[in-house]
Amino acid sequence: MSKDFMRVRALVASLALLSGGVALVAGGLALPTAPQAQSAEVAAPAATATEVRIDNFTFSPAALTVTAGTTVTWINGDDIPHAVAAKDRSFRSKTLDTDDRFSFVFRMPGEYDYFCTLHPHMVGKIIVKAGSSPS
Ligand SMILES: [Cu+2]
Repeated sequence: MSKDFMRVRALVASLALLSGGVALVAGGLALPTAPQAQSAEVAAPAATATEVRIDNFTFSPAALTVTAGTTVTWINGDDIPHAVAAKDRSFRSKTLDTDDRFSFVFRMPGEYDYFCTLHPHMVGKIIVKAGSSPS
């Protein structure tokens, strides 16, 4: 009788310890795994984000290869406005003034030709490869 009581007490104690540990782990993971922003503009892109600079009416790099799920950020380094838009309309920025940024998350593999809506001769391409492993 009292042996069973001790076993129950031990079980309750270990359960309390376990749930405390799980809560701690969940709390620790909550911050870094916050969902990525879906909005068009991201004020502070993550360090892993890939950038395309716009300088002298040119996208640099003109062709960029990324894996699916990558955030690509365009930055206008010119003194005049530019805007980026996909030929297939999968993304489109507002007009970007000097130092303005536009970010888009490429989730689907494929080739995305894009151009500047203000200067259609400015063209570039994003090539999205399937990710090797989900993280
Ligand atoms: Cu332009």
